[in-house]
Amino acid sequence: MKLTIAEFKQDYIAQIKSSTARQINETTALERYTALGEMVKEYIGNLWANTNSTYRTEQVKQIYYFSMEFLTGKFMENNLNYLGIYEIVKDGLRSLDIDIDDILEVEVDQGLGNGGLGRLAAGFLDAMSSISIPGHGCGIRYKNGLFEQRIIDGYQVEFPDRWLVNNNVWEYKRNNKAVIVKYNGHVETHMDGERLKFELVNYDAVRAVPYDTPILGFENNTVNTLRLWSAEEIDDIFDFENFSKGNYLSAFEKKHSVEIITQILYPNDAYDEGKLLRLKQEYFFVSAGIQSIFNTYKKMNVGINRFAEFVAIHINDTHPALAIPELMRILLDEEEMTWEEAWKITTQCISYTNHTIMAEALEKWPLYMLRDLLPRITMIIEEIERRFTEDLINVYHITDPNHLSAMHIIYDGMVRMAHLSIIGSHSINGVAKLHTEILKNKELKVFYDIYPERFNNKTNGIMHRHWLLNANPGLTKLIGDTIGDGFKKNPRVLRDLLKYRDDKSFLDDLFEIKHQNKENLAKYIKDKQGIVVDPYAIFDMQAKRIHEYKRQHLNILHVMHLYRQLKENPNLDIPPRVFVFAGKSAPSYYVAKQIIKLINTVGSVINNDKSIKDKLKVVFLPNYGVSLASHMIPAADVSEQISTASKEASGTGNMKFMMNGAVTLATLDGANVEIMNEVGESNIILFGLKVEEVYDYYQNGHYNAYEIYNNSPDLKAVIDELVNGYLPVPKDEFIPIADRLLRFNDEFFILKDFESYRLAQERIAEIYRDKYQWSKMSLANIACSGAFSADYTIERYATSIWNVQKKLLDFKL
Ligand code: KOT
Repeated sequence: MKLTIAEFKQDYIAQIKSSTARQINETTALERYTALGEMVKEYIGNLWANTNSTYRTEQVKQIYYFSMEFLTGKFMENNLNYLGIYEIVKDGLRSLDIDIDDILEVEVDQGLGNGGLGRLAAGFLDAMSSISIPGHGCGIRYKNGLFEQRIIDGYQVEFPDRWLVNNNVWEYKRNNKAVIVKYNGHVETHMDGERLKFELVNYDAVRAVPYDTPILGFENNTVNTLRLWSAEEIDDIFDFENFSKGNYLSAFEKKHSVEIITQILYPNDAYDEGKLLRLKQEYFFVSAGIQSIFNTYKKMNVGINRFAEFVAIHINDTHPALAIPELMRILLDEEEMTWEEAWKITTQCISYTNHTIMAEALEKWPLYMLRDLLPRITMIIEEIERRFTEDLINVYHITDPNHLSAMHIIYDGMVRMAHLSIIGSHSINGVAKLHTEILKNKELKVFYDIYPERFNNKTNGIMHRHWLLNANPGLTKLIGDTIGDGFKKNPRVLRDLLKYRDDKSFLDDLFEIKHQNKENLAKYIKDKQGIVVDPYAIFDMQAKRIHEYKRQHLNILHVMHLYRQLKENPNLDIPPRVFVFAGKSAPSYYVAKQIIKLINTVGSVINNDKSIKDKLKVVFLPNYGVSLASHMIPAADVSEQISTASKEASGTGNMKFMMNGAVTLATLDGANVEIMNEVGESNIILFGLKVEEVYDYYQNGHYNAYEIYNNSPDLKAVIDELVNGYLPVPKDEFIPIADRLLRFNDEFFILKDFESYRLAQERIAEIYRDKYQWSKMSLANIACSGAFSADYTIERYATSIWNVQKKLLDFKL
């Protein structure tokens, strides 16, 4: 948009006065931030109104992305950049004696997600807007986002994330768009002429109120909507009768029992806890979202039969899978369609992404629980199941009872949400090529056999503009000065950087930028943790949720091994290294929490040991989230992507590190395989078991952890140190970890992969000695990372799953 510094200053001073009733020099950083937010929101508002009215009047097909999680992080910097006014605002503020960074700093992360899945959803919204796809998000406005992690005495301790305390400038509450969600009760049937009608009676009603946040596209006038639902009591008042009788607490009971639905985000990543409240959450936003889609659709006046021509609904994992029976319910019970018509529309509208094959993450609900909470929805699921089984037998001629059991939606008293999602949609996609192959050939093979045309791959992508423009301004400037700014809209042009592979002065610049980022992070580590790290050391990072399959313990065991070597030979000639860890554990995941304690305990010993001459440091940075990631990732030399092959569906942190010039240390898992194909084998460090070997071990049962332990003295030494070593903890502290590795036979092959990991780390140390060789590898990674932009991922979803067209918008601000 067009804005001069003078115009900005005038608007801003006026805004400050009207929103704070103070002179500018008397305001706090928060007030300055809020005033700027209000202004930016107004600029965006014009574009937003234009986008919405164009979609409506031109009757374009729209896609609704349903997700339990949207991990959007901060908005201000991005919005300023996307409007093209960041520099103007920065300069305008400076002339008022205000540092823009102080303002950006006070914004709190919108952390309504656990990790990759939620961040992906946020990135997809950004990409849809930025490539002009009419697409919106639908989710839950949790009052508390993912908990704040603090480390106390080496342990993770969780604190509530009250992200709304200072109000959220970006959202609009839309009372007039509220809808009712119905739970419990029972279904009565009666004949209405020829038609059997179903009616839910004696239900509990909850009011779902939407809060809309504008999602701005990059310099293209598009503003889509993220609609998050909040639960309120129907009249949003307490029970007067009880209150006037003096029963003050019970007067608020009902209100609380309703509001609790959107109170917290479940803090589990890739794990299904199976709680009733979670089921309530899932139905809550799905029902509200679909009702509101109908309300919008009806305004277009094109007839209900054409619904699938104008609406696509995507479910991010199975968490919103109730969208299938809910859409059926509305089409059957309210629109009075036949089952066949309703089913056709439903399957045409819905598409599903699978994000994990971990058995413990697959959602299953007890049938009785579902029937109690959602009686009509359960009837519909049972009918879907009945017709599906009929098809299996009559159309696909499957009669073997084991084969049938493997495919049922309802089995053993449980409702399998993945099966419902596959049966009720026209597209099922995995999130990286390898993952999709595993779905087709192994985990979901029985379904692939009958529905081959439904399965497809959509490799994940990241918000490349965030990870470059916001997180790494130094690198962004160097890229812009070298190959121009085209990469912002078309990140594949980053490949033009490959021309500079042998240009020493360019490699020097690249090295210098990385070094500056490392200096900044070193200062942050010193300020926050009191640990001094050498910015010339190799910064080796593992930042992601803590999980056994992600194998942070493989990493720390190797650190313990390096420490042993240094203790034996303090003059060992190795480049100094800083191992940085960050990530949250699910609060109830005991072993993962012990891994955090282990990292911190090992760190406390190593960091205080003068004898190793600062050659090794271990840092655990608490409260990993979008903001911390934006600080850390630009400073990484090595990106640890070391999951057990087959377990990490894709990974997206791997792509962010790569884009910022880190070299990946990887197993051939998830999107690491595609990263290897983009950069070439000489620019990635590989190690470890392959998928087939992992499956072989699981199937033939020949894995023997004790045998490996007894035959590898280096490995035995560090595992022994877990239980009777130098660590300043009670002797039994880490027995649970050691037990998983030995007594329970090492489900994730830490022992088997240890030696090859150690050798890979040795290769890294070797290569790092040669500054130019390293910088060349780093450059190759940056140059080849453009393929992993979410813009391209969304392009592929739009054409091959959703069948939605771009809508270019013209508007002069
Ligand atoms: C499952 C249940 C609850 C919450 C989260 C999950 C979940 C998260 N399942 N898979 N993921 C991750 O999704 C990312 C985005 O596709 C992948 O990159 C990552 O490999 C998955 O573990």
